[in-house]
Amino acid sequence: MIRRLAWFALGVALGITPATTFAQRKPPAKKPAPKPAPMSHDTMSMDMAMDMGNGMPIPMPPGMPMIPGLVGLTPPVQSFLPGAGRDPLRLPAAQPTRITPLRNGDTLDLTAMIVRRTIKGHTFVMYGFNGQVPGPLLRVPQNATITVRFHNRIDLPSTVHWHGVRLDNRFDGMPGLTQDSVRAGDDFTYTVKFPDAGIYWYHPHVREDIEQAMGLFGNIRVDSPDKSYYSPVNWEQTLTLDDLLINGDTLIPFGKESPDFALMGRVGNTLLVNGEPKYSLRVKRGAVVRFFLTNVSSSRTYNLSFGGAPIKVVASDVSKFEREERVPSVVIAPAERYVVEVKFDRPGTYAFVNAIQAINHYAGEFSPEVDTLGTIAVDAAAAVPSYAAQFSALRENSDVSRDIDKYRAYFDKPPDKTLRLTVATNSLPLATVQFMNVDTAYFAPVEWVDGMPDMNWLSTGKQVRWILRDESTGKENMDIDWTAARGSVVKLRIFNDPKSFHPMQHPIHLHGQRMLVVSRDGVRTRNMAWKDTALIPVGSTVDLLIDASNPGDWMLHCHIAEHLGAGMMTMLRVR
Ligand SMILES: [Cu+2]
Repeated sequence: MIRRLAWFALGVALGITPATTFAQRKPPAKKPAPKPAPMSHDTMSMDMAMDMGNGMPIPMPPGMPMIPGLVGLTPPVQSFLPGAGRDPLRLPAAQPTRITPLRNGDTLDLTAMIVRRTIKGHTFVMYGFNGQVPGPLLRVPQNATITVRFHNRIDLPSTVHWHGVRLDNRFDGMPGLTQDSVRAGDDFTYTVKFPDAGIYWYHPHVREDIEQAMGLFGNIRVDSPDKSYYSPVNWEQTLTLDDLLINGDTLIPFGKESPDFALMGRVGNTLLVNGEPKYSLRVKRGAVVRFFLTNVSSSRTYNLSFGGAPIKVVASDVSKFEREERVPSVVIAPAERYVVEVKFDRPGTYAFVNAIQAINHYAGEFSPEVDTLGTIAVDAAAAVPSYAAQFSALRENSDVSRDIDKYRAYFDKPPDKTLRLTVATNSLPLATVQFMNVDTAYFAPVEWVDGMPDMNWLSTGKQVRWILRDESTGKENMDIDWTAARGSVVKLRIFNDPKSFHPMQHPIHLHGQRMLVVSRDGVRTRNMAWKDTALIPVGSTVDLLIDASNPGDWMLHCHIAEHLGAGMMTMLRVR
């Protein structure tokens, strides 16, 4: 019970600071746990491993046992990998991102294509936009409108969704709602306007569990005309955080008809920054670096820090914060963005790390885990000019506060809509159901890793249905009928039910509008930024205030790709 309270307190803490901080804790005492017969994957015979289906086993962390009742089972879907039968050596090698400056009225050709990528010495057939991973970094002036001619040259239907951008509904890239999906070989022309400064991203809205994971993502930097919009810094870096699930020289295939890994999402075992396993930057002593962070992972939430270097959080999804704040680390859920400034004071090497509490569900154990995503090497020579004074100041963004002032009168209004986040399952293997019934006795507000890879792999969108349930009508997902008047301010309350079958955090994303996280578990957020994605930890109740100003039919969904693929979406009509 003590552990549960500790984790619950963490969930509350998640809402208190803007870039939600996470203090490393000692692993709690071991809980009595179901003890499956020990059968460590790394000691299994190759024959048995090959029985895992799809011609390969899924990788298990060393020492993690497999549930005996699951050995030999495979997900009830066919396997899919990009570019079946294509010789990778005949494909273009993926290129690093190129910055693509665009002016108002410009046209961009954006081609989703099949590329070759080599990661840790292994060559894979994957996807990229214009042959680049991440795709081109679009730099556009605020309020610019551009034309994007999208060419689908991959082997699946696709679209482009302009994440966080409050654009015209018909260009939102939502298949079956705002457009037909673009078939392989076809084209579609988008008109995209950028009303808000900041960092955004684009990705397909078809089978994100495959297309996004295989490399179809890119950032958009929308530049304010105000030259002092951000503080002066020595360097700017745009970083996408991603993880891939690889077993040796093979990508773990995807479910063809429906996503696999539907319970917890596909959590990769290879962490990537800008598509590469190791990020590196060299700066001079005292340099201040502004990092534009985007989490493009299917399911993984990160807790990022820079080797003890001081971090200042500046902005998030759709705006700056009301006030800059120092934070020990930055928690970033799938699809979120944070803009942080970091000062590197001493010569030497700083490790850019993801430091989290892993859970081994089989053993009922929590353990600290630190992954190094890259390094920042700092030279002895001093950075010129020095921005130390600007870094030590914490700016008050009165423009943001003034804008939010117009919404404060609505902060305490009763919710217009209350959604409960839960899950329903059918036909899962008996061993999975039995294990989950025991496992749900404890939970973490955030699952930082996949602590049950074998049963997670076996769960598909056919057996798992993630649910947004309207508490007033009992309707679920796309059956919810929800319309808001254009220009109204809508309060949405979301409760993440801890008593469901394997509860999990959900990063909830609303298309085409902006929203404020006004409170978490009744505690008012004391420093706000406009968001398009909010992390709802298990057991938490989060109140969102939506500025319903952009007309159209807009999706509200979980941004864990496999949860979306398992139905976790609804629609808000703004009329
Ligand atoms: Cu979810």
